[in-house]
Amino acid sequence: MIAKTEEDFNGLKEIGKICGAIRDELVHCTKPGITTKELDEIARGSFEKAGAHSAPKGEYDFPGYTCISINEEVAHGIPGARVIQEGDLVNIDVSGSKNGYFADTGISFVVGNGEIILQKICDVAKEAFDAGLKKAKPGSKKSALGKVVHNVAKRHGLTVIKNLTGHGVGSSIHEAPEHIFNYYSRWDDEILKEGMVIAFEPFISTLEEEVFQSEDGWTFLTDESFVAQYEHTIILTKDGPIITTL
Ligand code: M2C
Ligand code: CO
Ligand code: CO
Repeated sequence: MIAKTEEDFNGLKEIGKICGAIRDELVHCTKPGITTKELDEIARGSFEKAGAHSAPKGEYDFPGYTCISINEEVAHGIPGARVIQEGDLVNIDVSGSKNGYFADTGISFVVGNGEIILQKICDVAKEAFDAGLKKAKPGSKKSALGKVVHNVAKRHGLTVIKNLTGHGVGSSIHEAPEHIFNYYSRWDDEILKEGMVIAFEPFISTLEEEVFQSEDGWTFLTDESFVAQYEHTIILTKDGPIITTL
C-alpha cells in the first residue's frame, strides 16, 4: 500500500509494534526442549491480547499463527511436535493485522551453541538487510535492493534464494509490489514511491539458490544448504525509512 494519512502511519506502526514484540517474545522463549507448537501457542495468546490477528491464519488458512522453520526448513514451517534442539537454526516469521493494517517480520537465529556457519548466515542476512535499507528510498530503483543483497552474500562466499522474495504489504499481507528480489534483475525497472510499504526479507544461503515445497503443501525446504532470513516492514519516506516492526 501507499501510506498517505496519519491514520495509515499510526495503524501500520501499531501492528508493526505488535508483530515485532511477538517475534521477540518467541525468540526469547526458544530453548532446547520446547516444541514449535508450544511457541505458536504463545503467539496465539499474544495476538489475542493485542486485539490483532495472525495473517497466515486469517489470509491463507495456514495451520498455525506463526511460521516456524527449523534447519532444512527455510520458510512457512508449520508449528507442530518438532522439539527444538541446541544448535538448531530457527526462523520465526510473524505477520499479522489490526484494524485493516498489516505487518510482517522474521528472524533466523541459532539456539545456544551451534556450527559457526549458521551464525554467519544469520549475521550476513542482517548485513544484507542493512545494506538494502540504505537503498530503500522514494525515487530509487526497486532492483537496487536485490543488487546489494546479492553483493553482500557473494562478498562472504554465500548466495541468495532466488525464488523467495520480499513484497508489498500494508493493507494485506502480500500485495504490490509483488516481488523484491534478492538479486539484481535488469527487467525490474520499478521505482520506489513515497509512502510505499514493503516487507524486505533477504534470504542468505550457504549453497543452493532455490527452495522447493514440501509434501505438506506449505513448508519451503532445501536439500543441502542452510538459509537465514531477516525481515522487517518498512514505510518509505523522503525523510528516511520507517521500520514498523523494530
Ligand atoms: O511473507 C513471508 O515473509 C511470510 C508469509 C507468511 S503466509 C504463510 N511472512 C514469506 C516468507 C517466505 C516465503 C514467502 N513469504
Ligand atoms: Co514474513
Ligand atoms: Co514477508
